[in-house]
Amino acid sequence: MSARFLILLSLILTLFSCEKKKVELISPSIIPAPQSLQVNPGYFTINEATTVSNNDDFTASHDFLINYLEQVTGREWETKYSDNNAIILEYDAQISSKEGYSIISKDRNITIKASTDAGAFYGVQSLIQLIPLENYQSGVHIPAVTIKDQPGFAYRGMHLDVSRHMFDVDFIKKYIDAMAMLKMNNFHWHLTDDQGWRIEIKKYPRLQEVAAYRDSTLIGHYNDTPQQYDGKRYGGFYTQEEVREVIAFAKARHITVIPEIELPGHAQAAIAAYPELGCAGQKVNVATKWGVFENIYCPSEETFTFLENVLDEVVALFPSKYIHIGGDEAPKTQWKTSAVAQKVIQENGLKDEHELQSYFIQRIEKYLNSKGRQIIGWDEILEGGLAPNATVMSWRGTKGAVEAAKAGHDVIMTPTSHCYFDYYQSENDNEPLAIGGFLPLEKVYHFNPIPDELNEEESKFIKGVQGNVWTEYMTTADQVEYMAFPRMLAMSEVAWTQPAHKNYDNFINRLEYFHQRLDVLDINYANHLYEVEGKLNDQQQYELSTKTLGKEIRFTTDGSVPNSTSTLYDQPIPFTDDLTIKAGVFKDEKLLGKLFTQEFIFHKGVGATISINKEPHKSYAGSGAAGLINGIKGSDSRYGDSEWLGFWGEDIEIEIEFETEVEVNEIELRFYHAPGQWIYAPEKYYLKLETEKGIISDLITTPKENENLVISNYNSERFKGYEDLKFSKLRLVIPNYGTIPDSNQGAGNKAWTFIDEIIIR
Ligand code: TNX
Repeated sequence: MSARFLILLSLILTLFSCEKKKVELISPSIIPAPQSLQVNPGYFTINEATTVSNNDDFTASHDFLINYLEQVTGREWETKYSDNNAIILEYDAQISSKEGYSIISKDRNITIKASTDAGAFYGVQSLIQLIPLENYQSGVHIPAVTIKDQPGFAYRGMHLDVSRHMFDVDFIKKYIDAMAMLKMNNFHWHLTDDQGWRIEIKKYPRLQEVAAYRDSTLIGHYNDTPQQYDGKRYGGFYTQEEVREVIAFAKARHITVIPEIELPGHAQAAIAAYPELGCAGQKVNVATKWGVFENIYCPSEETFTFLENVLDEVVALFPSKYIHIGGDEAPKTQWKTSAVAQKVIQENGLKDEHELQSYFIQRIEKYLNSKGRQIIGWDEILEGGLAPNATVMSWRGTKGAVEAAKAGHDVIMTPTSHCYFDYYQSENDNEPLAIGGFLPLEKVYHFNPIPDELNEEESKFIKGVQGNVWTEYMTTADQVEYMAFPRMLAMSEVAWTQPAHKNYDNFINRLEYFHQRLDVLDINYANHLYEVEGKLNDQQQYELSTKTLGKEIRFTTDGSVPNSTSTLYDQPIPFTDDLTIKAGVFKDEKLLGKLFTQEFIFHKGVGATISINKEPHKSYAGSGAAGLINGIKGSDSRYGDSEWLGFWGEDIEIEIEFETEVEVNEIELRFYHAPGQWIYAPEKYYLKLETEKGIISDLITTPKENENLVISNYNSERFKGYEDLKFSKLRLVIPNYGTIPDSNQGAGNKAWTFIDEIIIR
């Protein structure tokens, strides 16, 4: 072989290997995860000549795909019948799930198969997520894969409250677009409430002139004292033209828009416009603060005529089979004293106001059924007997879901514990103001929509899940995005992916990659991926971790701010004295997320044995009873974190047994108190201390403050006379607050007790 030839050969080989190396394939990171995905050797290249082949008229899917490709590649795309260098949409009768699809990508083409346009559409959404986000000009490579996919639940929803705050049509479309990307198919549009009526109803112009605007809005938190207002007029409404535009936009993405017209409660805005709709016979204003209001529709013939006329226009606009009629939080105070309401009760042989609520809902249901529609209502529609064909949206836990499913009604799961995206998502103190609660991404992700109490047959009535975005504390579209993302991504996986294919760590890695996609879409998501998480292990050591791969944790224990030279975390940190850990997640010497701080109080209860006579509610089980004496206080503003224990309506008894007898000088108890969230510190509790000489018992009343937290201090003053005694056991008897009094949020329901660290000094 001549030297020249060898040189030429090596040159060719080098070029060839360079060419090969340039192809960096993304590892598929589809959200929601498909039921099966196999990566094969090779790839397909989208280049200047690639075309789309719409073999079976999957119109919406085809148009969506072409539109997307034209946007990202900046060129026109041709649709022609071809199987070479083409993306093919093809009918496949074998795919029995009507929203299912398959994708096979290989060097010659990519084929998406489905038996409906909806299935093909979801195939297109997955394909889009296989396309890398950069370098469209020079041609992009799509890994060779085989995907077979279909949804776990038929109803995959997101809700948006536009009454408390309103968002323009462009934003509504952006929200719907994001839902479509995540294969969600129902947009629940909460259009009316006490604080504003947002849909144009031509027959009732005062809904636009009066009900759509409020004179002022609460600023800060509802629990702040005193409450403050901005004094500015706020409001607006969607014209019927705009509503049609939104519905068409959603339809092109296989999303049904379900309107919600609240009744009989949450109706103050409508009553402000037409006072005769109320029972009190007096003028009221559109509400300026949040909560539950006494002004509900009076069950008069006039009201029913009004509602029927409103619903006529709603039905004419919305093709949705379901109309949401609310039904939640309707205080019965005004009905109790209203002659009109009492007459309806009498004439219809109803037992009480609860049956009147049921009568109200059933009349509306009949009307909508006569128009060929079905109702959905919040779980209060179970009160006083369920309307015959109604679908129940279970939000106050899962009890309503169980009752409805057992009675053969369809159910959509939206319990506050896992589906309320208005709750805080991080324990970090510098989170923007939210309503309260704590619903981190991981908790959303692990939601199992099928309640344990249901057998297989009954479970079939659970049609799906929905994330709710109530906007009392979201004044801008940016803020809505911050609260909805990434929790909406986790919810999409709850709704779509079969439990067997769900994996949180894997989801987190896909999410980290997905951030780039959200950036491209200009979505203001919350990023809590680079936060440190901490957990006390059984050996009283504190373990730090972070969710994503390839990062380091560095920490300090001297109060200083950690930096890239601080101690590298590589083993659990012992907790044998008061301690403050500050830590951060680092990559390439740069701090990525927010700093993490954890304080530990090494008090006398730490290491003792604790038992509680009741299990905490399973949605608020914190870190179990042991968490009450682990030296870590629950957050002052997030009652659902890993420390607080929640009990619903139950009296509890706690017993702490010390390993050796201890002197006790002070006991501090912490109760959460947030009436807006149905959480009440107990009025009183009993403390008993056991010594070898007998029992010291005391009744303690808790000071009530209008704050998140009620701290009750059993201090040294009260130990006067017992100083030299040693105690072996401490017992606390904590009665539940009882039923939530009238005119409070959740009135008539049982109150929650939330308790955390019992600090013994
Ligand atoms: C309860 S969920 C409500 C809403 C509030 C929400 C705040 C439901 C049916 N009613 O009116 O906006 O809590 O989390």
